[in-house]
Amino acid sequence: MTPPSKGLLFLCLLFFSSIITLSTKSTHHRHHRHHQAHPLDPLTPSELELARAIASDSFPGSPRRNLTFHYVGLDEPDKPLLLSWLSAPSLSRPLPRRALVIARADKRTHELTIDLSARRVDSARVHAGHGFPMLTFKEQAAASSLARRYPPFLESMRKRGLKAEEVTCGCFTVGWYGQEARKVGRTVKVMCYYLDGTVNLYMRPVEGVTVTVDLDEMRIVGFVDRVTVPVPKADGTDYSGSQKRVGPALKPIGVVQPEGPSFTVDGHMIRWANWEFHLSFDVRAGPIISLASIYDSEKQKFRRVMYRGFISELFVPYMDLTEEWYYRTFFDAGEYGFGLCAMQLEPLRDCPENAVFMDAYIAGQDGKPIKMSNVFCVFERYAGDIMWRHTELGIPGKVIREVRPEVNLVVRMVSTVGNYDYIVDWEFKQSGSIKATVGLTGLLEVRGSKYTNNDQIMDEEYGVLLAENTLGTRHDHFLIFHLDLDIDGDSNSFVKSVFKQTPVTDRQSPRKSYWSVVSETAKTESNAKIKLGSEQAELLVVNPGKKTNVGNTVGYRLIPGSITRPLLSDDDYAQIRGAFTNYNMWVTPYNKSEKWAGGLYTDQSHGDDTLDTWTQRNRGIENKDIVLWYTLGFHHAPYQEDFPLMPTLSSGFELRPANFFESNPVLRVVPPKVVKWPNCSIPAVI
Ligand SMILES: *[C@@H]1O[C@H](CO)[C@@H](O)[C@H](O)[C@H]1NC(C)=O
Ligand SMILES: *[C@@H]1O[C@H](CO)[C@@H](O)[C@H](O)[C@H]1NC(C)=O
Ligand SMILES: [Cu+2]
Repeated sequence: MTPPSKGLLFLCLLFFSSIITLSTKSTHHRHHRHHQAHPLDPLTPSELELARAIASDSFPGSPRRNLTFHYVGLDEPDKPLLLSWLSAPSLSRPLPRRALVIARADKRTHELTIDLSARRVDSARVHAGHGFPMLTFKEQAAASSLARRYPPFLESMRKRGLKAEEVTCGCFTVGWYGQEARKVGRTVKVMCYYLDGTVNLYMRPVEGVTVTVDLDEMRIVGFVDRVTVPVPKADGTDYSGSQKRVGPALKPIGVVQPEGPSFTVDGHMIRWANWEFHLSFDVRAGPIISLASIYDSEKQKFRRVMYRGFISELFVPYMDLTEEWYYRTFFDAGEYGFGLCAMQLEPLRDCPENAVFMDAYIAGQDGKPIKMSNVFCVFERYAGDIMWRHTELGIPGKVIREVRPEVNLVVRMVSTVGNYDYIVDWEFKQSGSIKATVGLTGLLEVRGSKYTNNDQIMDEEYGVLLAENTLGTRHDHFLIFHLDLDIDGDSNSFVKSVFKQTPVTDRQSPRKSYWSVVSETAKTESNAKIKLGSEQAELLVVNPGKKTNVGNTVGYRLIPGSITRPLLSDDDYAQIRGAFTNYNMWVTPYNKSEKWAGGLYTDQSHGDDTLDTWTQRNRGIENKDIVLWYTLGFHHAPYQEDFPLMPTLSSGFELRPANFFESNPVLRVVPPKVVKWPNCSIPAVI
């Protein structure tokens, strides 16, 4: 999952250089439409440039030369201001555009908010607490190449009989294990891999050699060559296209929309069927869905569902205690940038032929804008599923058959954080559901070992032997979603509906039991911390001020796709930093600054700025503007099928209307017209 190795750097750098030349290629039906800027739009290239110029000017003298940009993104308008603007956008004056810049200069982290409209720094402070900002690609590349030119390192490679030019390295964040930050500095460990006959470097770790690099000084501060174990062989590791394919080929297949897609893209606003929402890109979070509203044909108006939804953090701790592995407890958003690692999506492979692609812009380490082509694709998913159906045979002399096919709208991004590929889909259904799915694929992180057969393993080796000399290390993936739901407005409550077995004791019925539902409204944050699986319950966000015609409270429920919980002890340093995984669900009152569940400065954080610490204030959450947080977890115990590259493993959640509509909102939905194929007849229905 994580370590961007040179593989990553290599890919990403390649990617960056290729976008300059390829930016116009390979985009199907791109919508060119004049649009009015939206206050939630990500920073444009000229705004990024302006933020860079204003930030640079605010650092007088020499440190300016060494100013590096680690985060540049939209500092979005305060929620009340934005909502009032949205109520009459054409009458209101445009909202001021602001940027948040996190930069390093003089070995210090500087946090600036910049008013781009007024062209001035609004606030500037030096971060005094623990933790460091996200790593840039450039410094990771520099640290890796330092290691590969270091004479003791080259000697270690020679000793192992490895050709230096086939060695490739990556940077691993070091976590925090109780030491004082001052002693450690802003360091990373550089670990290396061997190519020589494969592109699958991750299956060929050069185990036992660790180079420690201070990123601020960009110099090597530690070197250890501890153990020598065989580098796993290249055979059977390759996955690239040139490999021979086996098995029967499938016949041609595709999705055809002869009249084009049914959605429109207007700047960053996407409208499809009964939905509209804003899609933004953030270098840390990746996709941000905002202002998702659904049209209620009965009430003849759009109704608000989700103000903002995004992946706040990913925590990937490894369960290997050996010297080269114990610290591998990565935060893929806060340390590596989930958006920064977004890959250019490949038409017809990453996304179907009816997809529309969107680009994004980020600031490079020097603050200059960089275009990332095709980071999102948006498409209608028509996969042969049934939206609803019924066949009625109970009416004499008649057969009633009604079926509606399901067509959904998907927004996709793929983030390749070093070895792992995460496929993130936000899916909108006409029935009112929003589904988020995360697929894990790509390459495992494996440890080289002397073993060639399971029979030889007597000790704890923290993993599974997947191939000769190759141990697949056990680890977790925890993704936490920030879900600022605004169900029909922003005064919402969190309700737990507990399913209880109820005994029948009064002999009124031959039955001895049934189940009933007891609903509890959470008053404070501590009432809303939930470990799933301990009781059978449904979890809802409701608007206590809104009722249906028959008197039910309007709401949405979150249906979790995973109930995984951490298995580290509470006092484990990694768990203190990743404490947002302590519960599957949390609810907080809305607070613009509480975005990053693992803290704003995650690299080497001490766990003092997490969802867990925020909620210790135990604030009131009843009938307020609240944010729901859901932790999606995977315990990943590798199996041999995950070698040399793992088939996608998916999970997610569904937000589903719960007494939000008066009745089934898709009863009268108009199904898409059937595509007429030449020389082809639809099989007769018997
Ligand atoms: C800037 O970086 C260079 C090389 O990394 C270093 O030698 C120099 O001391 C740095 N200057 C400041 C002011 O930090
Ligand atoms: C918002 O959250 C931050 C971080 O938890 C906290 O310092 C601040 O006091 C909060 N603001 C309000 C208005 O509660
Ligand atoms: Cu995994």
